[in-house]
Amino acid sequence: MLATWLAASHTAFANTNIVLNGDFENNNATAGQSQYNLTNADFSALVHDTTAYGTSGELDLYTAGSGYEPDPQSGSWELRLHGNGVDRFDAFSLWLATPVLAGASYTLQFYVAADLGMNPMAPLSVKVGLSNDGEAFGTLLYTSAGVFGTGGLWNRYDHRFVAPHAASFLTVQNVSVSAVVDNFSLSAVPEPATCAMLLAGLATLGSVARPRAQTPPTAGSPAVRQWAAARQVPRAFRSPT
Ligand SMILES: [Ca+2]
Ligand SMILES: [Ca+2]
Repeated sequence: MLATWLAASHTAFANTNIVLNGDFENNNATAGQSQYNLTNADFSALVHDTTAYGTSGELDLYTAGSGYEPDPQSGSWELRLHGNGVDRFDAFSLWLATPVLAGASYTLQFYVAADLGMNPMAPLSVKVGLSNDGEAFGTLLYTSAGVFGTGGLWNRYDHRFVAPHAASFLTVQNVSVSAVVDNFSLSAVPEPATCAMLLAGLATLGSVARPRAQTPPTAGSPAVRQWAAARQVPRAFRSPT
């Protein structure tokens, strides 16, 4: 019962990330070898739980030490998106472990780095959306502020929102000529009613689980010897027979 409650409270309070591969670590690429200018089909096959669908098809999966971009914000891999900043963009969807529920509150978090190699002085940003189609952007949630050449530093973005509709995909597209991204996460915000219910459950469990005080029987009686034997009290501490 306690284990069940702890599991439930962990799920409710820990803000579990429902994006399956938002850090791009789950992929088929050879360790240490960056992958450049991937077509949508190649990217989708290489990086698990994603579907690329943009009009550019120049996605780069960079690993640490590439020399072109800052090292990944998390793990060994990061993603670079390309386009012309006008009508050609890279875009992809990230699959979710559980669908987003209409009307529920969520927190979105992700990182964008300035582009060291190609456009160090151009403002770089991405937009993030919710979709039920893995190959369509869907509804805009958030557009990150433009990042200028910042010496390769990662910029973290946090956005809390109420889902306008149910969705099975988080979608990402560059809105500038390029952008380096990593570590997308999406977590449900616990509802106040859920918190109250769990706290009430904790209070109930506390009263049930609290051990009863154990009072030894009257010293010297047969019962005290039985009590001492049951608890393996050394003979020297038992009352004399
Ligand atoms: Ca990563
Ligand atoms: Ca590229």
